[in-house]
Amino acid sequence: MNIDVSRWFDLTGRVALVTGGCRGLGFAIARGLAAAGAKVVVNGRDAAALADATARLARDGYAADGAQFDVTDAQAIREGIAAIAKRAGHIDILVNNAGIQRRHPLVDFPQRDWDDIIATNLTAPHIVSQAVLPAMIERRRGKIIHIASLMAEFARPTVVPYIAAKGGVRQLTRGMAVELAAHGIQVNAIAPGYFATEMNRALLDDAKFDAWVKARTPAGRWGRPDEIAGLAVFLASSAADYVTGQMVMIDGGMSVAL
Ligand code: GCO
Repeated sequence: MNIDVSRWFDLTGRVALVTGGCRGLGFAIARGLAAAGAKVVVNGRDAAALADATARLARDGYAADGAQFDVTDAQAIREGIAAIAKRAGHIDILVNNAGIQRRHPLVDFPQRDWDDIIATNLTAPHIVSQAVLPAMIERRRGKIIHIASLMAEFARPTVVPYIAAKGGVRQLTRGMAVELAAHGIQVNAIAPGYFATEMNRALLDDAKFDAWVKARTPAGRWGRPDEIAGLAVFLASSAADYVTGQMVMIDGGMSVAL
């Protein structure tokens, strides 16, 4: 009997929400999920960026919706998720991608920056997940994908709060996976290495850092944002129904090289 492999990765009929989906890795993931058939809702704080992102997806032939809310505002999240349910239907796939980076020497890392990083990178995935879970539990089906980082496992100076937050995302993934498996919900994380995104613009423009990434990465280059989409589609699909609690590195080999 011939197996139609494409069915394993078909997201037709699924509603996917991608937080921070207007640019970078979030937009690449949103476009990949749309290409696999999902009805995609991209989230962002800025109306103009949302309009631009949904227009770009439309130009690529994908119907996408925008949901404007700040992922650090619990009430705005709940209202945003309820509005999506009314417009597009209950969320089947949640990608907690929204994240920020601030870089300072630890000794004088501003408390406000620590608070913002933890709120956006660690607390928000918890709150947004909580908002979508009742409907997933009721339907006994759901996919939650957190965007962690190579920094969930490794460290470098000047980004300690980010490292702490992403390490927390790794354990959040495991904890949620164990508690939600009985409800037919899978929770996994994608851990990007160094991708050429605007969040890393300062690093890309630093010739010394750029040379270090290329020398330290077996693939010899930065990741391209579109390269994350396939892994997101896999984890969002029925092909990964028995995969949960995992964090998958996508880093050109950096995490396994001396
Ligand atoms: C940094 C970068 C990294 C990357 C990525 C690596 O300052 O080192 O921002 O954190 O963004 O997360 O995994």
